[in-house]
Amino acid sequence: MTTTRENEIEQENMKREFYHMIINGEKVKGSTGETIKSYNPATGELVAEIAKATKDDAEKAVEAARAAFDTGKWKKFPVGRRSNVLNKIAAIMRSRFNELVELEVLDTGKSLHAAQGQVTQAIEDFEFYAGAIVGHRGAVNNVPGQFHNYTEKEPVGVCAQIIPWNYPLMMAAWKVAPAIAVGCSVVLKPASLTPITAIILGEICLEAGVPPGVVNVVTGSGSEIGNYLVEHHNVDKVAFTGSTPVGKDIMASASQSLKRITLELGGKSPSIVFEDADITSAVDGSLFGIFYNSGQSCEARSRLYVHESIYDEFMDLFVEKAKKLKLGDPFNKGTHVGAIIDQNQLESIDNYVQSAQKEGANVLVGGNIAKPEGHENGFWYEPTIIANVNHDMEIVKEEVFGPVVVVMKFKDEKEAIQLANDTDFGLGSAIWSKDGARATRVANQIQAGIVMINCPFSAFPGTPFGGYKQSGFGRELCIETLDLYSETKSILSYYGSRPLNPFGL
Ligand code: TAP
Repeated sequence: MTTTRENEIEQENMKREFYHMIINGEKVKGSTGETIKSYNPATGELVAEIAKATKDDAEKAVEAARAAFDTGKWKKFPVGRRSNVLNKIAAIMRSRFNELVELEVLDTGKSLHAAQGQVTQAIEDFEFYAGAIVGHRGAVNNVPGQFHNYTEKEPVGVCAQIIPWNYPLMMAAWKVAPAIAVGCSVVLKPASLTPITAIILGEICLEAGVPPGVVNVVTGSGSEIGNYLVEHHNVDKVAFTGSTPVGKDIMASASQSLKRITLELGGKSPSIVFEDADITSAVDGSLFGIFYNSGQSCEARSRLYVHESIYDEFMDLFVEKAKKLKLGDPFNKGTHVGAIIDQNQLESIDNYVQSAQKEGANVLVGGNIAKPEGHENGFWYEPTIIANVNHDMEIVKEEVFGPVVVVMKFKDEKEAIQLANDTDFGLGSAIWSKDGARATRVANQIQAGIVMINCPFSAFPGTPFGGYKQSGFGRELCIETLDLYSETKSILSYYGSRPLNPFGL
């Protein structure tokens, strides 16, 4: 006779799929046969099992990437051919669009419309770099006398690319597309909570004609495998997106061998609503700015500063509309806010809100763990707006990484800028004003890598994305990124007819 638990396990097994890592063009199980389990955060149900990498597997992946790079099988492809392969990757992704969206929703619990937008952007990233790489080249420089100097861009080598769980496929595309466009080899390590679409991207790269060993995907623990990759002597560059504390550790480790690094880290991005803003647009944009992706965005505009003269009018509409946001089945087109990635993250968000309340903050909307009907076993948090806060509170200083925004008043432009910049981070920022001169003036004084003026969106392929201060450094999603995967070689030659004799001997 089978027990209830055994029945549950059997049901799980029936649904279960298995995803292999990709090393040297092969689908591999991993040296120990151990697995990672991926659960759907919206329901708590098992989605799939994934091979769990050990250091031995990571070693094989680095070896494969190194050999692929050193033999030059990819970097020596004519640039037009590499560009064609990137376009082919995009075309295959487009042909598998619905599958990628579905897996992204299942693996992350995010809403369908968020996943659709992010899968679209991942595809467009490959198309963008397929075009951008064709124009990526060195320069001829002015030098005195009978000398000729030109520079060449060379791929930096083997890149370890470590990504978080909040935008799994999009982050994978941000990393892989520019690196392979330039001719690098990569070992991609997705977050343990959301590895599935990164693995599929690795498979698609092979199908599109990327040679074996150029794109390897290892799935395993960050502190073990991630750290191993960062310290590895055969890794030339580390590109990391994730939390600021892990970013600091990575910078320290990478400094031992002076690896090139790019760090895209956390944020606590401000939104400033001036008295001359279009209030409806500012409300709608600010709702999107914080509640999109359930607030689990590095550039989430989680601090909102509203001019005191329009504060009441703005807040009435902001609160009214926040109450209309729908949680629930992520596959339902009407769902605005998806699930939280896991129980730990849910508890962390709730702790921030509870502590803020104990310190005197006033929750205007939300403030609770949610249990949408039919999704009671998932991880959900109500869209939450908090007032009566100050800059000494943790909820104002630290990244909550959930659907929680703090709101404060300001009295003039100077104070708005001072409040916006009063943070350790510097990733995103938003300005809402119909006065173009003011918006430009304020944008120039904001210490952040991204400023959105009357605009809820932070980036498209082609727009630089990255932070000031403790939000990291390096810019992704843009032409400049190609340089971050390249070395610049300067070639200086003499073309005079008389031999040079610099010592005069
Ligand atoms: P992290 O805990 O930092 O994890 C990010 C990645 O690093 C994961 O793949 C993780 O692996 C790995 N990792 C963990 N410890 C490591 C170590 N010691 N050495 C090497 N790798 C290690 O962040 P998260 O919780 O996944 O993501 C949320 C954070 O990412 C937020 O702070 C958010 O702001 C930031 N983020 C920033 C951006 C940009 S563009 N600035 C974009 C998205 C997210 P495991 O999953 O196995 O632990």
